Amino acid sequence: MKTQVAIVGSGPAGLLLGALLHKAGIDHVILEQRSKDYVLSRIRAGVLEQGSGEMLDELGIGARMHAEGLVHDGIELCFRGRRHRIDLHGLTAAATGTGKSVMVYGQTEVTKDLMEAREAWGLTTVYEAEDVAISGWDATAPTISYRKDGRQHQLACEYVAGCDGFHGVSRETVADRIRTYERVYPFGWLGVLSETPPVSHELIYANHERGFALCSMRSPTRSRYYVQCSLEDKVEQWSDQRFWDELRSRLDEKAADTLVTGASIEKSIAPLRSFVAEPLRFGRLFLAGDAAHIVPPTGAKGLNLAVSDVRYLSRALIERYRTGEESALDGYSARALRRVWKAVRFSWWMTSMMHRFPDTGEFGQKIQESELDYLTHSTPAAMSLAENYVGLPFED
Ligand code: RFL
Ligand code: PHB
Repeated sequence: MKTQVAIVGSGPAGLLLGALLHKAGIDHVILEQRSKDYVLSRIRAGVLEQGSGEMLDELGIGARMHAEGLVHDGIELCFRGRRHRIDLHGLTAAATGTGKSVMVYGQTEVTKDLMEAREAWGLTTVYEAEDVAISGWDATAPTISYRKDGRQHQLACEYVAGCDGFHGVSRETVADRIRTYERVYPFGWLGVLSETPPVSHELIYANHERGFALCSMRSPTRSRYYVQCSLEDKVEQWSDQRFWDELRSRLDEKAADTLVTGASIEKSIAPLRSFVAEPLRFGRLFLAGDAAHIVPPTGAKGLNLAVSDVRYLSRALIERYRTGEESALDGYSARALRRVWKAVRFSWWMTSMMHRFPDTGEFGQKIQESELDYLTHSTPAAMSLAENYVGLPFED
């Protein structure tokens, strides 16, 4: 098989890049190691920056997002037992002249919409492609080998986009040339999905002495909640009852009283980490999304960074095929990383402010509460949070 761009991974980064290249008439193939059903069963991100939603619109696949997604003009910060609203729309309007919001629309739904569009457009995705190996990326003719249904295959291409997430093969392929920056946090998030109405119309980020909690949602009847937990914890140690009791204990009185509980549909623990690999280009191999960087979920930035990387990468590839020049591709890494590092900083800051850290004690708690107090009473401070939360502007 032969194509112009081989994309490894059919998460949001790979699927979106495929859609953008297709719209520009560039031929590509996606290789995914898992089955389609497995990819669709992963429960992950929930918040789309306005710019990410606009990308789906540009591709002509935003209809279901507008029909079913929930536009949020604000978020709530809860500390010392009280909730304070951050008016995302009003603050960004005051800061930049254009009010912005975010959209609560699950990553699973974005993935589904992109997969359905691929099928309608007749594009090729090879699912259950095992032992993907990339060679020739440092020359002019890369080749990808993989196994499918017990048979060995080769995909010849001109460029490779490594969109295969944190545990993928792409970054591994260039491991000896990469510089990495990492911070591992001493706690995880225990997440629960339940068929219950959300406790609040807006997301609640709660700082509490017992640890962080987040109340999010997927629809008016489906909630997504998280509590900070120990890295040693196992999901089996958390009965539904224990989870609900713990969540309730970390919320303000009104939220605790109105919280509707029910059986969990999904329960999982995720560790928290900040990680950046530099650069993002190695000859004809490009890294994008979680393959290149990880942020803790506190700022809701991971999926949105995957979107901004492939926005830059697709534009550079389109330029290359239009002009034959590689200068835009040369600029991809530095351009994408500028936005990545700002989101890494924001996610680290939100994480530092909201979680209980084992080594900072009561002093750390007081500093966090003081920062939250400042944020919720200073318009310039709140503006900075709002501007970052809705998503910083793209460079072009
Ligand atoms: P993905 O989604 O991991 O997709 C990578 C794909 O590559 C495949 N793959 C391979 N394919 C072929 N050969 C190989 N050797 C391969 N190895 C792997 C995988 O099967 C997979 O299909 O990466 P991508 O596309 O870069 O997308 C990144 C996002 O998934 C991620 O950043 C977000 O989910 C992070 N995240 C959040 N992001 C947000 O923007 N807003 C949020 O509210 C948000 N909440 C979250 C999150 C992540 C969480 N977890 C579970 C880590 C909440 C949580 C709890
Ligand atoms: C989610 O709904 O899964 C979610 C929302 C906001 C975050 C992280 C996750 O910051």
